[in-house]
Amino acid sequence: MRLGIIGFPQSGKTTIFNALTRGDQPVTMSGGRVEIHTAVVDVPDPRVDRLSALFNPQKITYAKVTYADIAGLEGNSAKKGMAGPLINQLTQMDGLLHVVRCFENPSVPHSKGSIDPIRDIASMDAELLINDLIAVERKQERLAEELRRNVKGDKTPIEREQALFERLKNALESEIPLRDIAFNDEELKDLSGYGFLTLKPVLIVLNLSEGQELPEIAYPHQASRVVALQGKLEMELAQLPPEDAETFKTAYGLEELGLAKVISLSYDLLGYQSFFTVGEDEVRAWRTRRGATAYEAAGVIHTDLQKGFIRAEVVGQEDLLALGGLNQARSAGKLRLEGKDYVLEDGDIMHVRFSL
Ligand SMILES: Nc1nc2c(ncn2[C@@H]2O[C@H](COP(=O)(O)OP(=O)(O)OP(=O)(O)O)[C@@H](O)[C@H]2O)c(=O)[nH]1
Ligand SMILES: [Mg+2]
Repeated sequence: MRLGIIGFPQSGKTTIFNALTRGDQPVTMSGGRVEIHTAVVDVPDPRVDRLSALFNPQKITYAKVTYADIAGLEGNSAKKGMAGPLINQLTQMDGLLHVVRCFENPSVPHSKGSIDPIRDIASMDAELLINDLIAVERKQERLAEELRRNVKGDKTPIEREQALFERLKNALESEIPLRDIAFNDEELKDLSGYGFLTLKPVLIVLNLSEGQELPEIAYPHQASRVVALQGKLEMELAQLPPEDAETFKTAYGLEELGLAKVISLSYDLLGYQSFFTVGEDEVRAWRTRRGATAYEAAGVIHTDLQKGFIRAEVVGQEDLLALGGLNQARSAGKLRLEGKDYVLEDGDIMHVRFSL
């Protein structure tokens, strides 16, 4: 799972990247240059901690997420579109994290001269829209050319694609992001290779100063969420040793670190959930899409488990913790045998029986 952190210059992207990854990238002006830092971090998950306390495993493995701090979006590519390397990076992301500046800081001037989160959200959306529109129009030209050259062959598949891309163009021209359009599964599959930016789920991160009041922001779009963080404070907390961070969290009245909040929101936004494998050797979190079957989930662990799938032994996380172990769960009838089509619930513990 790769999340791209985007935002206008000096909005706090690197600050929030550091907070999320406990990193220490310098927060210096990237000055509009295309500049990308990435880091892979563990998804904090109290369920993993609780299971680990029960099994005391040799190894504990959390789910992973990759963050990319992507500088270089200036909001003035309206006519020509973004630079190639920038689009290249953005199209590879599973979701976008749009950092919106709300903090006042006279020593850090805003490139547009004033602090206005609603304006910035709208201009970023416009920026992403225009790039998708350019990509769609290019594709339409190619399709028209294919149709011209295809004198004898079957024209239907090309015409079907043309109809789809016409729909995309109409939406984008009406300033509707593609994630607001209802596509069927087949269309989504056709579109998946293009990496359209407005089709990606987006988490808007309002970057507040310490103690700043939350601005009222409505963002009524599909696959979108808004979350507020005190970026600078979060970064400073993330850079402290964990014991000290606890003390400060209490002092500032922060219940949950922004890190955990952002990650769980993005997990949710991207339609993912976790299941776990447990044992004395390893307690491990795995990521699947919501609604995944036991068969699909087996394939996430290993292709052999999927190929040789016989049955899955499944127990809910609460049951396992309450009963105190797999044997106890089995005696209590809570360890169920499920087939290939069983739909996993978030937090299930699964053991796959297989034979090759
Ligand atoms: N007061 C305050 N200052 C902040 C906050 N977040 C970032 N800053 C300051 O704003 C400046 C820019 O922060 P960065 O995190 O480098 O912003 P950026 O979006 O990565 O900037 P570019 O990469 O140059 O586009 C730095 O001087 C930060 O210390 C915040 O929440 N409050
Ligand atoms: Mg930066």
